[in-house]
Amino acid sequence: MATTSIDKNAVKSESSHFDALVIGAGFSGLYQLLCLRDRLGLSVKVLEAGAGVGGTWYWNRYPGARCDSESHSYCYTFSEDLWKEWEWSEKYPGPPEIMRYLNHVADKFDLKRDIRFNTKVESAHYDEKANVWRVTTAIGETCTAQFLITAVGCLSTANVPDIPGLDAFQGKWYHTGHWPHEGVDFNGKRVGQIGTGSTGIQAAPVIAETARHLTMFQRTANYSVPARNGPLTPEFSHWIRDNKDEIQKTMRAAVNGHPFLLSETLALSVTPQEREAIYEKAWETGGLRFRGAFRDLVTSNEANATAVTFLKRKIREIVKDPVTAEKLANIDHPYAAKRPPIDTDYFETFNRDNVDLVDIRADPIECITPAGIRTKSGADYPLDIIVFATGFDGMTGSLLKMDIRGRDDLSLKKAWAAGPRNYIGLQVAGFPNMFMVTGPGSPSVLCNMPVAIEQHVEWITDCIAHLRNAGLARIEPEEEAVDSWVAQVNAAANATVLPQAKHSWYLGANIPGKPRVFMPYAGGMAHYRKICADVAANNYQGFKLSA
Ligand code: NA7
Repeated sequence: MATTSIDKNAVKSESSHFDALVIGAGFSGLYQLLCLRDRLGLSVKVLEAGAGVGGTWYWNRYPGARCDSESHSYCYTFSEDLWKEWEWSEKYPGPPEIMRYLNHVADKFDLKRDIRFNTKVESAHYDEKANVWRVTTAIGETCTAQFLITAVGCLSTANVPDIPGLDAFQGKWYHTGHWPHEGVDFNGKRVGQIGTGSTGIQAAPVIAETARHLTMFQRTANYSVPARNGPLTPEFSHWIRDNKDEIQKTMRAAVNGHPFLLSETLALSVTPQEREAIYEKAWETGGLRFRGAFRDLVTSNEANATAVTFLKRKIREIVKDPVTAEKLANIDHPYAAKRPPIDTDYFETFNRDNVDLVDIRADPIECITPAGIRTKSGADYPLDIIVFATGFDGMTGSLLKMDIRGRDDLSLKKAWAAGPRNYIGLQVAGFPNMFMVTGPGSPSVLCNMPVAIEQHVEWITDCIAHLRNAGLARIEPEEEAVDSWVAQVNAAANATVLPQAKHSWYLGANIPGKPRVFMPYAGGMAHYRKICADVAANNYQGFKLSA
């Protein structure tokens, strides 16, 4: 397909020109490639830093890693054939199975031939005259494209805290987001783990099984609900295979894109006994379904407080040592205000003889010594291995790590100095023809990711098709539309308890110096889908389209 309004002379000296460049070969990048190449007939190249497909699953191979969406909802729905031929083995698959799935998708649709692996993007600069994005890789190659799609994932830039002394540590250290593919042998080792988010809560029980000793360094105590993982029964697998439409309909109607709806009941509309019974049942069911026990758990502080009481009591019931139980239950934020972890035996792990908990809010880490970790009180914890389960520079980190410049050399860093400003989470003013898949300003991390990804990728594909059919060459949002969307993102967050967790990565609070802005759109996936569809139906209202 011919490109419109491109100064070919300006790009002919480049090593390669494409209609579209996609950065990242995870769930988003793979589907974006398929849509643009096979449905629109565009020339497309995907640039991927890893040696294979998989995105977040390629890097996050730490012990205990599992998806926290149910497997039958953590997959693509665009192909009936793919849906029917793939059978998940477990309710919450781990990286090997998800990687098998994504490789299967890539092979089935012959995607790998258009992916350049081991290719890290350093910069992407928009050339207004030529109307192209000029993308440079770490080894200095350059390619150009009319459209640039960032499919870089929300949790790809590891946050290794700047703790003095790490360089001189004589043991080994690892961040969970860059886990060695050959694995780590904890046998007989004294392990220190920093971080008790979703990742740390998954990793600790598995590390404790083989380590000589595990010391958990907890800064913020966290809620967790049992995942209740297990193999899928043949009956359930058959039901999945035959009910794609129904499952997809539910996911599209659900606030968070999961294959279940929130209860219609309000937490305080029932008696304490009834409430207790509903929570008990939700606890037994386990997983993120717990959050759906009542309709208003994330919109009412009073409702949320009932869940808090229940969940803290569970911790005290499970953990035998009352001092440890108290540290674990000393949680300072509403339930689900931070991403709610789900676990397999997390709290039970603290009943093991080889596991200790250190409250580093009470006694912060002072430094890492050659032999281990030292806290402010002077206590020394000798260690052979330190595991950083310390999360990511979420949502914006991977975008800002690249030198992205739009019109008039405006850098994305500068445009987002006060936080990620964009229009419906898809485009940034001053950055024509650049689209973000599940970036800030969209439901993304508050949603079951494949659902959010399919919606974004299909919207972007339709938008590009529209431009080309109409003989248009550029699209970018109007400033006023951006202002209005930023206000809507803030209003949606403030209608929930989510911004109350002041240390949440949703707010960028885990990264020193990062602006504190609630980044994802908390108005619900179903509502957001309608907003995006209406924008497109109204001739891309809020966007400037030009030849
Ligand atoms: P999270 O949820 O950001 O958790 C990181 C954990 O690491 C959390 O307990 C942090 O404490 C702790 N942390 C971060 N920096 C430090 C320092 N400097 N010192 C001590 N402790 C620290 O990341 P995860 O990888 O667990 O999960 C990310 C997402 O992946 C998750 O939401 C799912 O969507 C999947 P804090 O709470 O900041 O006090």
